[in-house]
Amino acid sequence: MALNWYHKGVIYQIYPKSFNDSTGSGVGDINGITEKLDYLVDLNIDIIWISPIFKSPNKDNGYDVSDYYAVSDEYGSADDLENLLSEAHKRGLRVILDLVPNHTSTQHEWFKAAEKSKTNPYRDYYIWKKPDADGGPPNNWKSFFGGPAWTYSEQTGEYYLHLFTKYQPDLNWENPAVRQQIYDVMNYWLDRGVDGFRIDVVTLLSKNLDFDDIDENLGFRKVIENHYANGPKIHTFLHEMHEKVMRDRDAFTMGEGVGVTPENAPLYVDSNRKELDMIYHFDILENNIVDGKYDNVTEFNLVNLKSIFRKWQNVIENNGWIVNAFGNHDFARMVSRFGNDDLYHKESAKMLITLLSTLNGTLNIYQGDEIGMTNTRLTSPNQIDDIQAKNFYQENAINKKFSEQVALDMINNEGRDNARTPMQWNDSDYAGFSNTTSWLAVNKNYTSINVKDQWDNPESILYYYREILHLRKKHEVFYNADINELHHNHPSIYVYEKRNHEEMILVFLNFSSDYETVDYNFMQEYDYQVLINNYNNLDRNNECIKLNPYQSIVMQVNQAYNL
Ligand code: TEU
Repeated sequence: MALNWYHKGVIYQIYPKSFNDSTGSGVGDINGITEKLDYLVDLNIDIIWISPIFKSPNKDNGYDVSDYYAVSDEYGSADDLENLLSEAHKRGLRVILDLVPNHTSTQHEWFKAAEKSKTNPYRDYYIWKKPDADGGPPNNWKSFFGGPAWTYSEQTGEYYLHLFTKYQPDLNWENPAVRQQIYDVMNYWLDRGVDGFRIDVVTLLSKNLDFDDIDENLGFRKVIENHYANGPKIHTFLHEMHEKVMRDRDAFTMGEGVGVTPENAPLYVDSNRKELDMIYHFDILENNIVDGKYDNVTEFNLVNLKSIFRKWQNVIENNGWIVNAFGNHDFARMVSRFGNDDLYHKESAKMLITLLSTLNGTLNIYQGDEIGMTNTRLTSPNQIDDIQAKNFYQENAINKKFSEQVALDMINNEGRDNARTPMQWNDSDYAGFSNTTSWLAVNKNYTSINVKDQWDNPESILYYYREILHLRKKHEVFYNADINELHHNHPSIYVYEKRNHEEMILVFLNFSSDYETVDYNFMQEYDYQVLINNYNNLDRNNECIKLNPYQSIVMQVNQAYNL
């Protein structure tokens, strides 16, 4: 497949509320992002994805939009956004916005009108059903964030569907007027210079219209995969979106692939089908989450992770494109989940970005991961901000499935607030994020983990990110090449060779806190040079290589050796 700028580029996700506060409100904003563009250029980022900045009552931090055409006051103005776009473009950066087309806020004018009467022209913008025989919800569907997926509306005596919170009613994509509204929104922002969209839960747009009950014993992951996502008309809708919006534009769509599998992903992203440009899949992020957040979280398992990457490779081989990420605003911090945020903080953070940077697909970095930001620790339920975690805590406090302390521990380990604490720019008060108390408490470790400290320090995580992203830009083999993986079943070592028509690299990663020895007799055969190494030493002989805890090494094999 011919690669475009958006396949090659590195995407950096900004959670605007927590990135940089330029006004002293305690909340990040658009001008705050503009102030940091040079930082992002120096980091070797190509594309910025900004989580929602549209008008919203913020029940789910912007993922509940009340006006798709208006920038939220707390983030600034339309002029600020225009300025951000032009400053970004001047620097060669592209900007994509987060589009939330599956649901609106209950405060959106469409919903306010729809709620009033059954005959209102906007009624059919949403999904309404009569109560069942005993007055309860029309079926047993559960919301992603706990509780039923239906809420009763007094005004007309019917229930509306909401796969997320009750403040986020699902739009009815069967209605052509709804689809056109969303296409109009997309065209509006693209005409203003936006370079594309990350599309929120795009896989949920087409609903299974039978609305049958779902087997209570089916785990939530399967519920999503089989019932909520991948509905009967999803590909018709996405192709239509492509034709009506994206077709002739130098812009791209990245679909949030909730419920997408390596088997059905090509239907979304095979470039011949003209639907989405790439899919952001969840198998990495959920690799140890057996069945929905908080339930059955297992130990991290490298053999499983490797098999996930092998399976997704299939999508790329079938004319599609994927996005790889270890973290976003919905998950705990990557170094805390997959690395060791204590003894081997630096080493493991560097090793993880080495893996991500050398995987085929687009690399997606979440703000703060480049300095190794870690999970935070709440000591009381009053400190919870995220609505998903609040609902979880509430439900479990009621039914006592877990003790309050266990519920809080689970939230500390897995909760979304971990990723949402303000960006740690320096060690001054409020971490340089703001000059006042921020909307969500700054992680206490900001005095030791921050951008300023790491910027000029060649040993730092940030320095390493800059280096490896620079290498990735120079070597296409990092993100688009054949892979030959060795030692598939090794529980702590990940080793692979990658080659394309002009280059070959070798990648060695140690996922453990132990020294590990890998058999590899390449030293006799190959002439190589080390491109990057997160330690200063390379311990090897002709047969094997001995890796330090969390060591990562990328080597380039000299071309003379006949690829
Ligand atoms: O997330 C969709 C989604 O599936 C998440 O709910 C995810 O499964 C969960 O957070 C993992 O615990 C998107 C947005 O990224 C999220 O922030 C929104 O809350 C959600 O959609 C609703 O718009």
